[in-house]
Amino acid sequence: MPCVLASPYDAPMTIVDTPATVIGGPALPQERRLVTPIPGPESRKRMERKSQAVAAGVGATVPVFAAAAGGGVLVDVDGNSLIDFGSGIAVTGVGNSAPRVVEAVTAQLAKFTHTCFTVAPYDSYVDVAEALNRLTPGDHAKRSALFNSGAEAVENAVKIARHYTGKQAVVAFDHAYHGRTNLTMGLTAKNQPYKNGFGPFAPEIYRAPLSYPLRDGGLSGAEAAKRAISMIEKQIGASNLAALIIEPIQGEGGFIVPADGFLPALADWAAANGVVFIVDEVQTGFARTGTMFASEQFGIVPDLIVTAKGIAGGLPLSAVTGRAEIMDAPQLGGLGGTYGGNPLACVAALATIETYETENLAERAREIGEILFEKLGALRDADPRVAEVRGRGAMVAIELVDPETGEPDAALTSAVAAAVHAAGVVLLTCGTYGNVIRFLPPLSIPDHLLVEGLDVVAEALANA
Ligand code: PLZ
Repeated sequence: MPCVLASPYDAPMTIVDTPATVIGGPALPQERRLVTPIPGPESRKRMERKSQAVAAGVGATVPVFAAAAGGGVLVDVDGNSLIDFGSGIAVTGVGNSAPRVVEAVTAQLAKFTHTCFTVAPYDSYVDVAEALNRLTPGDHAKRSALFNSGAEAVENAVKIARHYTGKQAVVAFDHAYHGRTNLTMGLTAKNQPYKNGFGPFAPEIYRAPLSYPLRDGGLSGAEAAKRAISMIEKQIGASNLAALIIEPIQGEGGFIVPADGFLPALADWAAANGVVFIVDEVQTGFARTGTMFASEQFGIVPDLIVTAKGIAGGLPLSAVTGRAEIMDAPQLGGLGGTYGGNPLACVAALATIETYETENLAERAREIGEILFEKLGALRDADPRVAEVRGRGAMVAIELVDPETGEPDAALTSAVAAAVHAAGVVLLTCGTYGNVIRFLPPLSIPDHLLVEGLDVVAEALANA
């Protein structure tokens, strides 16, 4: 029975009973609806306020202010309903304000909001640790520690690996993204906008070449691994190396899927040489790629796995999970933080994990992937500017190039993204060369919105 509630914007918000009530949160009409140009007058006003109050370095991809979001839409303060292809950068896998998350957080809010786990522990933190130990790849004994952001968890993984090995050097890869804190800026590859002017960076960080099938002349996974390992052995030496850190599919770097065999060869080399193999699944984790973790699809078992983003339905939480003997190496009190594993975030994570599992969202991610590959594959076949469609599950991208030269076309990419935003779709770009359009819809998006949003992208590309 449809009903009408007071809404955060002028037009009344119709609440309809759709599957978005199971996952994906407030049952907003699942439609693309433009009632003003994008941005509308209310968003324009707020953008002006933002520029007077918020530091200029804090950007905004789409020029609209959010009022509500759920299922596969984001509703702005002017009452426009945009199709969401970003999930807040791969965070709201279960949808925005997912019902189980709302219920769990609301109940916890009334009990206690904070004790600091390292002052007075509580069950939900331990429950999350147990869930992560159960769900992450490998059946060895594991431990977890919880933090707030992806970058903070990456830093802790490096701390733990250094402590365990007694070694200092860390290898990250070309096109890597691991965060914006000092250590993680050093691990991140791309200068603009992440590192420019923010040095000096932490010492003992080295960069190895990746497997990037479109751009490394068809090197096999084994050959690309051999190239990286040879560089590591010649320039650093395993006896100095604490850890390798890698994203199984690089996220900000361009949704780069390494050639088969690349990741297992690195993992084997690390295991044989006393080097901790850290896999950063901050963006790929939690059903996003069609399995709970992308590592499963590449046949690797991380020594330490870093998770965040999709873990808690939008609440800030991150984790390092790994081999018990490595995780237990740092001294008592060596790991912690005021807010790490906050009780609201922990109950949100438990509700989120339950949603992934009971609603089988990994399978839903694979279905979304089939639609993405079918529609984007047709685009690639018809348009030589689309050099490649790649990804796994609901983490898929197209790389745009100048068809004459094969050179990355960043200008075309931004023009397409701007046109798509204006047409009412939240769309993100990425890539070292700024020429990749990425698709990261919430797993709660209905098929018709997915198809409609992809048609908007196809039209924008045709007109660009
Ligand atoms: N590792 C693989 O993708 C975050 C960053 C967006 P935090 N990616 C989105 C931006 O512009 O800041 C990310 C990631 C991988 C680590 C991180 C860092 O996670 O939660 O943003 O710190």
